Amino acid sequence: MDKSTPQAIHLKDYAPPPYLIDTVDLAFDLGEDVTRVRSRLAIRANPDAASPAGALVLDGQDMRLVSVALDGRTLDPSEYSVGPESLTIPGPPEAFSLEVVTELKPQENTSLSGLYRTSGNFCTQCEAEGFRKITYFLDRPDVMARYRTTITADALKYPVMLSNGNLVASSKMEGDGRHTVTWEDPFAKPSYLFALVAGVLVHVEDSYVTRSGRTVTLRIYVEPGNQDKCGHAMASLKKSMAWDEEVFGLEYDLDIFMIVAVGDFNMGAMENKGLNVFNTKYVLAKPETATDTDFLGVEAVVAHEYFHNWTGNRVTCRDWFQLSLKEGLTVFRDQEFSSDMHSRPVKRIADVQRLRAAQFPEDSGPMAHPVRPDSYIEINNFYTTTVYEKGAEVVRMIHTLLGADGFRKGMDLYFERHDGQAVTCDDFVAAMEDAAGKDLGQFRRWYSQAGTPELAVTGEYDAAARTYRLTVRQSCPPTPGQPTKLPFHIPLALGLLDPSGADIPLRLAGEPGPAGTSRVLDVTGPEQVFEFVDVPRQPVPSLLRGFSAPVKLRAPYTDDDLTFLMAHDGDAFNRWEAGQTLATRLLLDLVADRAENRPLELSPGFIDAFSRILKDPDLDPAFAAQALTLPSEGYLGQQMPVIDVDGIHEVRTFARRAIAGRLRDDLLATYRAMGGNEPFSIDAAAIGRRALKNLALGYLMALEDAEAVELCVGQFHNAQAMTDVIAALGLLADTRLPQRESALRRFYDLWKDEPLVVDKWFSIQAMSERPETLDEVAALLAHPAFEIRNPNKVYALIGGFAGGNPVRFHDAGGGGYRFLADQVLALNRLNPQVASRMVKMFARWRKYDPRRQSLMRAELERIVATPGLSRDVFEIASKSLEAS
Ligand code: B3K
Ligand code: ZN
Repeated sequence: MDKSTPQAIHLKDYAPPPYLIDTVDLAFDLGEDVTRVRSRLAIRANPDAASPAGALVLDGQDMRLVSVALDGRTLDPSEYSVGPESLTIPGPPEAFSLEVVTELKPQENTSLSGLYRTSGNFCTQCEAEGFRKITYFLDRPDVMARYRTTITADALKYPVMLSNGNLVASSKMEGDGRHTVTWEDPFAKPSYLFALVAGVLVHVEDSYVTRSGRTVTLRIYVEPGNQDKCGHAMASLKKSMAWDEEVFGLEYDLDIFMIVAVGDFNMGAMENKGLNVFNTKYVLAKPETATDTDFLGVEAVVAHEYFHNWTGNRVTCRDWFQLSLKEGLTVFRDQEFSSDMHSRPVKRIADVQRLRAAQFPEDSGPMAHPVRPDSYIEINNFYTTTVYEKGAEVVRMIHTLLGADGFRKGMDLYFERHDGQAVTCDDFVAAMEDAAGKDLGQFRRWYSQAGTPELAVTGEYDAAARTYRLTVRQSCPPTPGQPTKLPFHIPLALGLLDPSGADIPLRLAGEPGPAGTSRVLDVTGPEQVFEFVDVPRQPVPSLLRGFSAPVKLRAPYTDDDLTFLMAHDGDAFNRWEAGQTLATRLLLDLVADRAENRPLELSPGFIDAFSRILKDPDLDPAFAAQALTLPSEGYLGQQMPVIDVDGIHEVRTFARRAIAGRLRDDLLATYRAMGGNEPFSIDAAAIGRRALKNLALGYLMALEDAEAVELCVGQFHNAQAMTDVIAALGLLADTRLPQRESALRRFYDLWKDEPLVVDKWFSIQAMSERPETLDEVAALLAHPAFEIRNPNKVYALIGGFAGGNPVRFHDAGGGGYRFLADQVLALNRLNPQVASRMVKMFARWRKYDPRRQSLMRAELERIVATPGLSRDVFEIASKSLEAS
């Protein structure tokens, strides 16, 4: 905790490290009370440093320094100085060895960063700056060293002791009941990829033979009793390994790959070299306990962390401003992997929904920052959806501009040039440019300019000349610190539909003949005109196919155009998009009607379009489920200058009832058709059928008639798969039915010993639209299964309420706001990273009406005025309050 006002760190101040560390030899003596760490470093002055090396300043915090020795000689305390976050040795030799001994108390570490305890085991998390809580070090990613790690601990309490690389030595129990192991990682790595795990763990094992014929041992370590939930993670790992070889020619490089699942973890998982540490949420899955969303999450996160081995570990980031170098690229890779494993359009829709739900608001709020930020106060606050998801969109645009082959050549060149190095986003773009021979100069602005660009497109058909002129204008709203923007290079993928719904062959003026029916236009100027020739009839343009750029599209479509595109667009993403655009328009009109006390009525044409989707036997059920889902309350709110929380909730509820009322029989038929009794399977088709079935049940429950309730209660009691149980329970939780309480009780009784399932129980209650939800959530804080030190519990209950229940969190009384601020302050002391994630829910306070604004602002002011605020919370809360 900082007493003074925390200071920002700037990209423009980057300088290479004055010293390099070639090898790190660590010895951990793990104890119940004190853990002792002996670190031996081979250090030398950096020949590429800007200025003479001077004093050696090592990072370190929250430890007790025991001793320092230089080239074997123990230093007198007068020969070094220790600050709250550093150890300084003035004027060391050009090259030397340094031995530092520190003592830690991992059992008191509630931040879950550095070395900490979880379920009695030891575990580390070093990204971004946790290694400095273990030992004094140059804790920055451009210092890459080879690590050797020895661990000694009680053999009964910690039978399993793991670190990065290969096991090179182990000694049996000594007379004192302790044992020792030594691990060696042959690959140089930054300190943030260091990991250690020790405790009572069991593992499931498999193996994988790489393309070049090496056998790799694969192990997933879990707490005893969870072995039966590792199959999906293991299968996902093997698929990821095969996919990376096939698509990018990248093989795994050690003899063993380990995953450890722990219950207390701040985020999803961590890609430590050879020893990934995972939140149990992204490992443990079996049909009885995990939903389809969980299964897909496990697959995607296992893949993501595995892919980091090349994009992140072998080639890492020079500094933390370059975080998207590894994260944006690795998210892109995991998205592509999941697309190949399942349905590409369905995956694309889910990814775009996520981008719009989280990244677009971030990009237009007080925390807006470029994909490569210019400054930060606390780097852990920048593991954002902008760095991750928008970063992935930026990589995807490069892929679109270069084509799959060009992109692959760029990746090959990137690894050829930079394997073993710590590099920048610019290095990545340069490799892409050089390999494909395409100028990405202007494109680089995607890394430096924040904000979501807007693309306004209009079309003009000239029947006599048979030409169709598209005028494209781009603009980008100001963001903090960036009042004006230069034009972006935007790949605009499009097609033109003729009146029958078929794609017209595309020929731009000046081209010798038509080529293809889908094109990527290079939009680079503030305003550009593209003229298509040989266009026989007035077309309907299908714009931004596949969401080819992370922008907001404005096009003057009529309702009929949208209905037409919904039915005919050859691009599945745009078929979905047309429906969403139409639904958004209609629902916002209804919100306005409600505000003006006009009667609400949902357009019959829209309901007919829904009916056609529902009855189309050729449609992929997964796609149909997405197409039949109305835009979320959050998304609708984003489209309004002042978010009308209650109006949106009421109108969306009204629309769901209107659709259900009109299409009741079709919904029932769909429910029954998708319900089949086939054995559980996790393939895309089965997931799609469950999604459509539960969507139908959701609409039917909007009517809450006897038949719907019976189906819902029956499904809750009889379903085998958690997906179906949770769908039913979530619907019951919104009602005042007598079955609600008994279902919630029964669910808890059944699953009280499965923490991940209990999390679902918390979040379902937190997201209930009933007016008493806040009181119930507050009461649940005292439930024996709730534990504020466990991030998953916080995300489920507090996060579920503040982030997943707009109508209750934003209750005009302000109780929700007070509740969240209280929790932020409680968490601030225990776990700043989790606290900071929670305080972000206030960031968009300026989007609400004056009354809610002042209530939220008061809570933010209360937080900022609290003494002992962590850098994490201070940065978010204070930036949220800054003038917009
Ligand atoms: N690299 C980690 C995230 C670390 C977050 C540190 N606060 C997981 C991932 O993106 O794969
Ligand atoms: Zn990552």
